[in-house]
Amino acid sequence: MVDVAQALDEGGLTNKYVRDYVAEWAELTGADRVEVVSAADDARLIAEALEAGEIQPAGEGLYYSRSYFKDTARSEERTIVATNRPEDRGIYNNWRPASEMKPLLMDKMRGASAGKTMYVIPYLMAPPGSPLERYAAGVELTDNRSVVLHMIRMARVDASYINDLDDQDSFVRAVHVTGDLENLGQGTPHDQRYFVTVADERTILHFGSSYGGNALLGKIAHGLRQGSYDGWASGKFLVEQFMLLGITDKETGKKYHICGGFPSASGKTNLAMTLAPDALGDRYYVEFYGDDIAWLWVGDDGKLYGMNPENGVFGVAKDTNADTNPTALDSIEPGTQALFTNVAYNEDTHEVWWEGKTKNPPSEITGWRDWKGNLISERSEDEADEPWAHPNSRFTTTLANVPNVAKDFEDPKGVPIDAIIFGGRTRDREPLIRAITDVAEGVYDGLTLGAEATFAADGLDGQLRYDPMSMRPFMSYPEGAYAAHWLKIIGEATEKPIFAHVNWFQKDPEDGHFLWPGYRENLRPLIWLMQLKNGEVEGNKTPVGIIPTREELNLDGLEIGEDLDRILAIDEERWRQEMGFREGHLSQFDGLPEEIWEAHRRVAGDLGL
Ligand code: GTP
Ligand code: SPV
Ligand code: MN
Repeated sequence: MVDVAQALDEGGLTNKYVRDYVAEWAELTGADRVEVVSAADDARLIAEALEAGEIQPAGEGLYYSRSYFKDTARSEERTIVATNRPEDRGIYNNWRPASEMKPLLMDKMRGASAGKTMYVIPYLMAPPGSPLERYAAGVELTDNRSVVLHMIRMARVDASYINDLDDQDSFVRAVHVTGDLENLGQGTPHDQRYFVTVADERTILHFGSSYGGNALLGKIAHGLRQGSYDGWASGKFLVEQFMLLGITDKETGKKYHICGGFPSASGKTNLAMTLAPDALGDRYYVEFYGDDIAWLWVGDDGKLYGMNPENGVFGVAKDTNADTNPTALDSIEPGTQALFTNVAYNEDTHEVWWEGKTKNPPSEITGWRDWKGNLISERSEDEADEPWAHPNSRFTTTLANVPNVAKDFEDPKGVPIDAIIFGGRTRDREPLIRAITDVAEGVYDGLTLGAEATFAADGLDGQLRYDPMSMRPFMSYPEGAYAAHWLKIIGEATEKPIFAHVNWFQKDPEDGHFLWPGYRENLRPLIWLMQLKNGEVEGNKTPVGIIPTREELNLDGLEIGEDLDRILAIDEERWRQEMGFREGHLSQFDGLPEEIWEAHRRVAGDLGL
């Protein structure tokens, strides 16, 4: 038997409720050792992980890890929200009764950490002092050291965040047990994995994966699923898969904050990071606040505020290069203590590579291994065209490493929100940008976000589907209530944000090229949106929103011909067809507020339906 009390004493963990929780799970999982960690332990844990071969060196102060090849993305099927209230069942949350899931997970986890250390990770998903701090504390227990290294980068980790909490519901219990990855039947009818958030008990039980979204419980399971449930249950805040950025117009001195949701692997990290300071002749300064999660609330002054609860970036590696996202490359420079997962790795030179890092893969292939660990030099002819890196391979770095991180990124006050945007990979129909000034229509637009799913979830790449507000994989409560909660929170704000739908991914149906250059150029439509909000431009009114004229968009230094005309146009016939699909989509949701249906009928009417 482990002496849990002694381990907790050594780790400075004094909170009685947390101590009881750790003791209970140490016994159930059968871990051999218990160790409390904090961010200050990072260097020692890195050294231990290198020594154990769990990570490899990837340059000075950079590290490489490979997860099991069947464990490289989130699994939506295996992800479940459980509660004690059948009325919490929604369309997307895979609801199950808590009374069924808790015993099942306890069975899976019983004895499953034998021989391993159980790490105790006390964390905070908020800048300290945030008005939402009481929803942000948690304690992840994991038997995986690589998960600890990731959590230290992605969250604020220290016992001081939880020691003074004074009741047993004031922290999220988040238990992660890796399991025997080689024998879990991933993706088969005998799949053993379960990723369960018991939302009304603020308990997260994840079994059977060491991949980020399944294993870093502070991030997706607490930061999104539990957070959004708490935000709804308390009636106080919204929790969304949103990026958050600030744009300062140096000429006028005005600063704007824009947040918004794009489905997984659809451009949030790139948008928040890559709109570099020199963009558009140095007139604008763009600051990074967050790239994956935003918590939004109405402050005492009546304004809508937003904050990023995370402390790091878990970014898609693919296509990250000096042209597309130089800021991201700076954030993973030698010395940043960044981690790379499931990219290609050269065991001789300790370099890493992924598709799109350079135009072609390294010509000297000696020493290179692909994301599965196989030598590139031993590939058969059939395998020659397979990617070296997994499409969902990622880099992990802290916010402080991001060159354009906002000076006030840790200010607990948060930032006032001027605009909320939605977007995704939509190959046709959706123009570059369409602005929406009515709140109900903006919420309706988020709820009807349709885009291609990506490799960030297993087995879904390329599938066209609705992904409301980009929350489909993270939705924890019913969609009708979700819409009502949105209308309530935004309704309480005295200054309403402007909404917009953006699309960087419209393609030429003939040759498949992207009609818009994307990446750093995405600042241009956002500037237009702010000008529209200020009444400096008018745009063209269409049934689905206001679209910029070619003249209104700042096109300095950009060569774009008729492709731009195509993405500034509305194909009304195609939109009329879309309205029928939307009707079917929204009809699934019980209790959808009448304002949302009214918005739908207004748009349909304007399209002549
Ligand atoms: P998650 O972390 O999974 O939630 O994803 P994300 O929304 O932060 O996606 P990210 O910005 O990491 O982008 C995912 C992929 O989309 C990367 O391969 C990018 O290179 C690509 N991408 C991002 N922005 C653009 C763009 O403006 N145009 C094009 N063509 N590709 C883009
Ligand atoms: C996503 O899949 O949307 C991510 C990465 O942001 S993960 O943390 O794996 O969920
Ligand atoms: Mn995400």
